[in-house]
Amino acid sequence: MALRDSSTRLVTKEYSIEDLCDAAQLMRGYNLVALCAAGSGHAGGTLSMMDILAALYLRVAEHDPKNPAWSDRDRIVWSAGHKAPALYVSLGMAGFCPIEDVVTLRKLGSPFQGHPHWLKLPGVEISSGSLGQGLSVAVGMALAARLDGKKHKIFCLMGDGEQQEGQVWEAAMEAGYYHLDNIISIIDCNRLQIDGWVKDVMEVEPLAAKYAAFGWDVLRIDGHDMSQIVDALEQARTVAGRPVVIMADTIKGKGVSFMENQPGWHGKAPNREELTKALDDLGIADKLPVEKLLAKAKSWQEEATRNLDAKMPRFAHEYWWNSGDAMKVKMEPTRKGFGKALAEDGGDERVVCLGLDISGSITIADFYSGKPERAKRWISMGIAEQSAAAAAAGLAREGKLPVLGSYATFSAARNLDQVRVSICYSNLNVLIAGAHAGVSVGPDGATHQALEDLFAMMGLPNMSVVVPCDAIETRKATRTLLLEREGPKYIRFAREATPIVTDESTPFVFGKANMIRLRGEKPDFFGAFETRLAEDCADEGEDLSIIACGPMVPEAMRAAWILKKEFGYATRVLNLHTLKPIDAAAIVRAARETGVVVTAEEHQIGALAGRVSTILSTSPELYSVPVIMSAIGVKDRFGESGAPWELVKEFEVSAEHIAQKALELMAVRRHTAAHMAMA
Ligand SMILES: Cc1ncc(C[n+]2csc(CCOP(=O)(O)OP(=O)(O)O)c2C)c(N)n1
Repeated sequence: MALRDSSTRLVTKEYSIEDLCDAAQLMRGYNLVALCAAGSGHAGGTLSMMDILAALYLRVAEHDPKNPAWSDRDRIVWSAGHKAPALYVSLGMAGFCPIEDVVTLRKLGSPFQGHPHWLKLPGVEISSGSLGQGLSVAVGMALAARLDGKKHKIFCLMGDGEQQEGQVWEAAMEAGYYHLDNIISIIDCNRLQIDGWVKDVMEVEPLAAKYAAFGWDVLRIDGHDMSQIVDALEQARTVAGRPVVIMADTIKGKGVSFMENQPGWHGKAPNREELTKALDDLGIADKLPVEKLLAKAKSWQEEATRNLDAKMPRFAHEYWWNSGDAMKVKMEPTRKGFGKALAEDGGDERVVCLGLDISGSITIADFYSGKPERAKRWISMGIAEQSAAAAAAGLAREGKLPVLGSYATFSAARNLDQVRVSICYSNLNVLIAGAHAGVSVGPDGATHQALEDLFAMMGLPNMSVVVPCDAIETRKATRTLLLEREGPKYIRFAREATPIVTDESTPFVFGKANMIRLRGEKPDFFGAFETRLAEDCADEGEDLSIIACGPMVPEAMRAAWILKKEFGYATRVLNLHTLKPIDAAAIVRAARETGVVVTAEEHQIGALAGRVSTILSTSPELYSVPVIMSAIGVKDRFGESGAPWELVKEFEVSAEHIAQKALELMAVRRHTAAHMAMA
């Protein structure tokens, strides 16, 4: 068993147990340098896997780095996609790609995405990042191999927290039922997940008995003992008639003193100082060209920044956030408003919050932190978005006010049918938080960037949908939805800090748009605008309207500033925080009174633009009114890794793009008017 030349089938390189131990330490080092250069990523779970990976990629798996598509190669499926840097250094060490290149991890345009994308990097077998799907993919590959009479193995790498996903057990049942002895699953049992110890979040043990009951062979090993690892992997290859699972007991953060067994190091990258200490701990400080690697990362970043800036629309002045002396804004993540509202309003005994193992960063943990009397109303469900959605329906059916949240892509997509049938069809009082939505979640990349959730949530009968524009509005919206609005409700907010463009006195009325107008440049951006309920505002004969929701509201306001300062145009900005039920009257008025409408959403174009254009085309008041409309949003592509504000530029959802689009429409109106005058 080993790395092979696929044409001659000869072994190209052999690794002794000692070589593998050394390789694993080096891989840990490259992994940490890449994380440090990226400034984000998962340290703990990549370090715990590394000994297993050295054994698998360098000695046990049959594959050929020079021919990654070799049809007889063993497949290695990464169900635990968040451990992507460990995959990349494994590929680098085996020779699939230069290992130094991994240092461009998570940067814009890099093949080393925050979560693996097989279409960007040879050697990656499948795109992943949404936990719990890999074993099903492995089942499919194993069945295909059987149909094709192939002898290769399919390895599947999972975490122990990941075992909480119900889909894992559907796949385990299938593999057992079909006697898929070409599957070898490896579980990194480091006993930690994001919210803490697996046994406290949602116990998965006794894992061995569970897999055995589904017809699997089970091996349990010390995942840091190289001889045991190699023996187990080689033994697993020989098992006939049953799939094999290797449960590897490991230490999260293995090899780095201050990371070992620390939950805080799950999704964190070392800074430069911590990197030096970590490499010392690993005993490889002098074995890696650290400065050269970091310089490589820096130059990749500089080029990405240059390319991006070259693509941006240009104006006479600079308008980017806080780039000048005037029009300054305070930035705060919108998610903070969600946590604040839960802390303030969670005293109502009917409120119960469901944890999905991402409780700190989405701020749902603020519900109970410092409030022991609420502990019994905090229900940790583990990584189980589908069951949690249906359980929330059950709680609501019994009179509770359940709240559940995760990355929007997991809380409002992974579990879509449960939301549809158990919550919406039953019309139950469940509040779903779609956190870390849109591209602003940045370096995590496509799998974690919800760009489609609004289509689904808005398409569901009975569902209320709110996309607040800043942290203050998020707090108001959360309170309204939680305590005042009946039925299923979805609130969507972002991870990154975004401008504060409202204050306590700014109106927030569920279902009613706000109208925002620039009143003149001021030292502070917020003070430069007047915001009122749209229905309370008279027409001021503005030249155009920008209709926006969520983090695109501040961008729309900035676009209004550009359009006024450089071109003299007056803009009516509508903050359409409630997308469902939508304020059709405000939209119709904007179209009738200004004649030019640009919609702005940080989502695939259509959730907002489609609703607005339907209203415009079906409102009898507008049948005889010419309206020129266009849309800003993501243009039918998946997200990418990159810094949050880089992605706002890359996906063309900045104020500059809105202003450019508005200018195009204004030119169309001028030409049309000139044409009509000549006719
Ligand atoms: C479906 C889904 N839900 C939530 C997440 C967010 N998430 C990423 S890693 C992780 C914890 C994984 O724990 P475990 O499987 O034990 O991995 P390890 O601790 O080894 O990193 C979670 C909840 C995700 N990626 N996919």
